[in-house]
Amino acid sequence: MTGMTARIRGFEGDDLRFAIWDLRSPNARTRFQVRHSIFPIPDSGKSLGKPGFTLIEMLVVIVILGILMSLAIVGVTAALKSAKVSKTEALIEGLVIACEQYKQRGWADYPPTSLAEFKIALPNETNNGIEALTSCLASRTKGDPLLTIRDDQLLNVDNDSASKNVTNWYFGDYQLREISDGFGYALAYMHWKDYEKPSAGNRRIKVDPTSPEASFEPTRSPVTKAFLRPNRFQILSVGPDGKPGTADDVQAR
Ligand SMILES: [Ca+2]
Ligand SMILES: [Ca+2]
Repeated sequence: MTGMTARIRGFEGDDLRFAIWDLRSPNARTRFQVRHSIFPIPDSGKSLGKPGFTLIEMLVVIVILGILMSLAIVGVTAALKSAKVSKTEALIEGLVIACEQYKQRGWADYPPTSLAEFKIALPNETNNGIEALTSCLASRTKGDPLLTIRDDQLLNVDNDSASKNVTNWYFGDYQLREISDGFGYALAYMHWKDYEKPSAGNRRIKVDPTSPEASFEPTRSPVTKAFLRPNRFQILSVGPDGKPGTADDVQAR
């Protein structure tokens, strides 16, 4: 290196070397090379004529890595979504069985769409159906509670409470709870007697504290146009998009 030549080295480790030299050469040429460390930079400052990765090659590698990472993220996201759908289907299936047991226990019917049928005044007209379902399955009146889900699967999206323990539920307070699906949204429930003309309160749902209220319209068969699950009940998960009436909804079969 002469007095007229400056030489800067960085990344002296095993991977890359970054060299700028001849900054003050008579020809005023600046050379910028990114080299792999297996090609050591000669003291003379001259290239070996056997270049490592060029900037374009590096960019191509970065783009390919970016594409591969994107594909991996898409795959993981799809797997998680599928797992939540399966979890929701299993939950709804369990609730369907619990509703059948509820009826067989001597209640003579499935849980109603509203706890107003138990002659109480409701604090609001939101999530009536799922609150009634939760309260009925948590009842201890005719045996052990049929609600066998974990505490963290219970919500109270509209933060409401009854004036008393309506069904002799096992909860230690009067909160009107909802059951959460695999996506963290409150499920919706409707007794078949309300399919035809559900009241505003019995169709109004709020699945998440931050979501706007929506309307649960009982589902009909696209073929026969008849209500699904006639003479029984419908349980609906709004699915990943958090909205009822869309293709990703998960329902009791
Ligand atoms: Ca409510
Ligand atoms: Ca509630």
